[in-house]
Amino acid sequence: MRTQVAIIGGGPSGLLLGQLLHKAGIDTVILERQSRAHVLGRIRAGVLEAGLVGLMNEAGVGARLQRESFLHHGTNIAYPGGVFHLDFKELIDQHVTVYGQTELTRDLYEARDRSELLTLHECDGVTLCDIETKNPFVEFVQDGKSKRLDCDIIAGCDGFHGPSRQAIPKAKRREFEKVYPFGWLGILSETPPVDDELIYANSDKGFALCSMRNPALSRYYVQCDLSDSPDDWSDDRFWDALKQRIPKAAAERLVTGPSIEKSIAPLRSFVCEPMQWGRLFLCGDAAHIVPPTGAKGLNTAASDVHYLWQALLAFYEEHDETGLNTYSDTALRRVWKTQRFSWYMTRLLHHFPDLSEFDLKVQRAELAHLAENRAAQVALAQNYVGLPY
Ligand code: RFL
Ligand code: PHB
Repeated sequence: MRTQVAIIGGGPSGLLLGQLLHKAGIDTVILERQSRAHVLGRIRAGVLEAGLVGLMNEAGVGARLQRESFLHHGTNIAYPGGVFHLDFKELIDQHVTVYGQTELTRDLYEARDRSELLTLHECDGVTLCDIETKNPFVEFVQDGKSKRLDCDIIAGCDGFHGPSRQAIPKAKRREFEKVYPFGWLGILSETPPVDDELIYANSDKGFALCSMRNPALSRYYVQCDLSDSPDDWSDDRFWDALKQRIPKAAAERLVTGPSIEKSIAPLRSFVCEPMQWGRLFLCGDAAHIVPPTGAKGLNTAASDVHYLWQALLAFYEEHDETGLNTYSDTALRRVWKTQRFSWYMTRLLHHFPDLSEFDLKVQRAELAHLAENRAAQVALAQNYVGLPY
């Protein structure tokens, strides 16, 4: 089997890249370890930057997103001293779009099917070979048979645990990591959201987030211990914890109900440098992870896809390798800015077990400053809605 760009991983990065390349007549094959149902069963991101929405439109897959998503012109930040509204529209005349990663992924799979592009699911033992040459290839096993995919380029879009990053020689790779001493317990419930916009809450009892997917489907999170398991958290325990952490008015109008999904995500900041080796290019979670507090994971995956897509267009249409050679540096410049923002939001809003009384006072002062200071709000809003590509 041969293709131009072999894409490892059928998550949002791989699918979006595949669709953008298809529009330019560049052939791709996607190799995915899981079944499609498994990929579509994962509940993850919900807040999209304008850049990602633009890429979905560019790829010709934005129609349902345009119809069914919700524009948010601001967000609420609550803390023990009060609650303030960060008004994106008034501050910077921008917005974010609320649309689930699951739906976005489904739109991309359906577009890929319509174009009859090859996506191979349940591929085991994916191994990247000869990436330092102009003729790389990927070996894998599907339906018990060993297979080989030859290509010009490999796009490593296989998430944090995939094999692509590991294919960069260990001596040539640097990894930067910060692991946080807590996780997020998230639930999905078929109840109306507690507010029209998101509420991020720093409370004495720990962080909480009220989010949503649509007017009948809410997504809520509470900070939990890393040693907790979802089984430790009955729905009642979850709702009680949430009510204690969000503003009183919101707690009073919160509609509770049975959870239809409940999971715990550890929080981590991680960057691999470089994001390219030979003919291998990493995109999204394969190269970096952010704690979800700034809603930046999927959005940063999208900016990588944008840079790689542009570089591949120049490579195939003009035989110009400049974009490919500078891909890692270009992508990393934006990656580190979203790392900074995600780390800042995490530090601002969570209860850290090792926080001294001094640290706590500084955290509260930072929130009070944000509540009062327009310049600080503008900077926060600019980062939250998404820095330019
Ligand atoms: P993914 O989605 O992990 O997809 C990688 C794909 O690669 C496959 N794979 C392999 N395929 C072949 N062979 C192998 N050996 C393979 N190993 C793995 C996997 O099965 C998978 O299908 O990475 P991608 O495409 O880079 O997308 C990244 C995003 O999924 C991620 O950054 C976001 O979900 C992060 N995130 C959020 N991002 C936002 O921008 N806004 C948000 O509001 C937001 N909220 C979140 C989040 C992540 C969360 N969790 C669970 C970590 C909320 C949560 C709770
Ligand atoms: C979500 O809706 O899942 C969500 C929203 C905002 C975040 C993280 C997750 O910062």
